[in-house]
Amino acid sequence: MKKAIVTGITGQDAAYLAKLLLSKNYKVYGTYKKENDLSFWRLQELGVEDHPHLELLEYDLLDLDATMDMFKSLKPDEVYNLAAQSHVPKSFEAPIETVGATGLGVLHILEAIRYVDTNIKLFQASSSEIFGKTHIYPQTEETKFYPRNPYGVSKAFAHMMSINYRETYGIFACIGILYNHESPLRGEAFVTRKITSSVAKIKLGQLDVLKLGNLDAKRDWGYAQEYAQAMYLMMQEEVPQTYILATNRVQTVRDFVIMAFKAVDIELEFRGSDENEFAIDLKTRKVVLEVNPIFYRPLEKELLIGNPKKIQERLGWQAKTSLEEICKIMLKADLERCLR
Ligand code: G4F
Repeated sequence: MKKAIVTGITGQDAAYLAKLLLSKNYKVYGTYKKENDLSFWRLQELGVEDHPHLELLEYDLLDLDATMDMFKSLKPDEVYNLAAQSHVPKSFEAPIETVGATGLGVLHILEAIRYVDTNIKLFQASSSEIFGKTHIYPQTEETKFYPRNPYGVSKAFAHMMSINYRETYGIFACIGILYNHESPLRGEAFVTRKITSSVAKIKLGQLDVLKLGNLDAKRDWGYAQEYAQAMYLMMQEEVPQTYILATNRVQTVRDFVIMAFKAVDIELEFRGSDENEFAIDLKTRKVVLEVNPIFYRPLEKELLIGNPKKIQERLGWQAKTSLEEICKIMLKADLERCLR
């Protein structure tokens, strides 16, 4: 039985990945950091929380000794590093915490692999945020980095460190440059889930108005479950690679808002502009959406869209689910949650 450590097990991607690895008969060690709001609801929703081959371990990836001890005792074949402080606005508020969890953490893992066993394979979750202020569209694995927030800077550090250990010590460190990827397991701090959970509440009369920031922000949004499959495929290769994981589609927050309201039979009419923009429900004439500048981001003008050609050609991986389908899946789950 192969053994995998998945860091950040309380997160969206780790939940899907854990389920996938368990279905492939892995023993999975899911690690989490002790926090006040600790919850395993994602593993519960996927029905794997009590799986006999899943063990949950408290672990702080900023503790190098703990990392070494864990690798020595568990002897993993594969480590998937999905732990991070992944919320971009929070990275401006808490840059030091972000650099620790998102940047330095991977160096501890790489050091532990170097000292304990260089045969342990690592998947490092990198991010489109490393490209930040780019003028190349779509971005490829060769596009120059210019991160524009502490989260992106931390991911760029982790990315380059992984390549450095790959080249210097021959460690199998593969890297997925992940663009936005959504699902019903997405946290509500992220825009798609904020929209679907609010729209579900508005439909059921539990909320009046959805308040958002920049409606014209563009993103390359894929389906998280498919991205977890790509991570697994990358780890089965002989030689570690870096791949863009993206859809090569670009849509706006406004597109997603329209899709979400449409999925519950609410047609919108937008009025006003910029920070005074709002939208009404055409049937009831009630305001259901308002722009609020408190959700605007500093330094957000660039377009991040990824070219997944390399992974498509080498591993046959392709993002398949349209954003409309993703939105419907998320809304269905949120409507069910509201009715529970
Ligand atoms: O959903 P978001 O918060 O995701 P963001 O910042 O693009 O980051 C996500 O994707 C990255 C790439 O994969 C990851 F590296 C990162 O960890 C995270 O998973 O925001 C998406 C867009 C932004 O342009 C933001 O300005 O939505 C816009 N937006 C508009 N109103 C809002 C809101 N975002 C949030 N979170 N909340 C709003 O009210």
